[in-house]
Amino acid sequence: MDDLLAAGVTDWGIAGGSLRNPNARDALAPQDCLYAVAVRSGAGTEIRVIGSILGMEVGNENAERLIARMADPATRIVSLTITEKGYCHTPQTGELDERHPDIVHDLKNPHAPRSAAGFIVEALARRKDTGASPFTVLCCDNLSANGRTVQRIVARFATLRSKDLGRWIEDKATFPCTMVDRIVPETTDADRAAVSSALGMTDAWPVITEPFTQWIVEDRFAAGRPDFSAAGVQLVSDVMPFEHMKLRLLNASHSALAYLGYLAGYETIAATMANQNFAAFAARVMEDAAVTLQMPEGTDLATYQASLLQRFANPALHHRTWQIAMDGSQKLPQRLLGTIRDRLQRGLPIHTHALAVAGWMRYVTARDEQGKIIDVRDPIAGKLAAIAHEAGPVADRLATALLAVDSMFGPLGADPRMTSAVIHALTQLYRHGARHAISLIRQR
Ligand code: CS2
Repeated sequence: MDDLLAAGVTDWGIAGGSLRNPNARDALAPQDCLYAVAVRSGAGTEIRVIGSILGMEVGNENAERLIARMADPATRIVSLTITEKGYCHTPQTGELDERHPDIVHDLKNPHAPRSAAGFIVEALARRKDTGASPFTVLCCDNLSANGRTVQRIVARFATLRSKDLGRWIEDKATFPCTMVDRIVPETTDADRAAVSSALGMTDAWPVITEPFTQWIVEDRFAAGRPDFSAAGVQLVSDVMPFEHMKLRLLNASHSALAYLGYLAGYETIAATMANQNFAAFAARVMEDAAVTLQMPEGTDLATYQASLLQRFANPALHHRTWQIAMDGSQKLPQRLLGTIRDRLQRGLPIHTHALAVAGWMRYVTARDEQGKIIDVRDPIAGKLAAIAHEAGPVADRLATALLAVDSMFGPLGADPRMTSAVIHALTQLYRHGARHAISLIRQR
């Protein structure tokens, strides 16, 4: 949006909304919602001030104001970047989790919602009542078939409120799939200080990122859109192949590096990648996934994979393994398990991906290889810790118990080829540690 504004090709702006955390608003409001984007690479840092945000609402402080903003016919796109767990769905099936506490709450209190689905449906209900057209829901998160998945979740939630509303949303609103790619590590105090000093003024909310950026978006907008293509967005009729490509190549190897790198004692992805064995392992995860992809003609996967390895190695980005390791229960299905399922179907070996899954298992026991406590962040962290406690650090017991977590693994968890590959990988991890287990894969 800022590119489009700078080029003078649009007069759209962004009204920001945060559902449960006032931090962005508290930081941005006093600085007129201006903030810097610092693009970092080995070649140095480029800083630019972004001016496309007009204001911010915080849902859990004042739900009514956020709903009113979304229900205003002037709002034509509601884009979502709320992480995987923000969708309150079952990751393995992609269906709304009707027992999720926020969903239960929102169905009882539809006018004062907490969840993203609750806000969207309440705003759409008001638009329907006033004869306004619906907005486009533009999911920018790493879910598989992200637009379709969010459509299913929102339509189901709406139908639970009223069949008529559900039907109206299904018929009239649009939910384009997107593939949005840019690595953005969490901003640290050191980043805030560095950017503020380069700017010569305090910026309480800078964003640190890499030079690479890619947006691919399905061109299905219910209420119009700015000319995104003028900013390099690729508008296509089918995003799904590119989504799969990103999830199974970038995000899968990212997660694999995060769990195994963390266990090996690496703080960042770049530090993990500086170990050749880990870099080779990441490349192997990508190769094993690439054969499951069906890409449009002309897609150069080899170049894409090589560029991913370079991006991960960017020494100027301090992207913590711990950050990417977060919320594995929400991430593994679309990143690793789909590839495993497809490879099994074709009779191909799965030991590379099984090692990544085993890395996650060892990680969620909340003890690292030195016995130090890991701060595991995950919506089902409590359940995972209880399973790990019950099983103890015994590879076959732990693997079998975690593979039975249905919301993640579904029927795959009971497939004997999966069970034996994961038990084998976890045994290697316990016996040799992550560094050595990685190099064993390399030799296979
Ligand atoms: C990362 C992603 O935190 C994570 O799980 O894998 O946020 C990743 O950096 C982005 O998808 C890159 O586009």
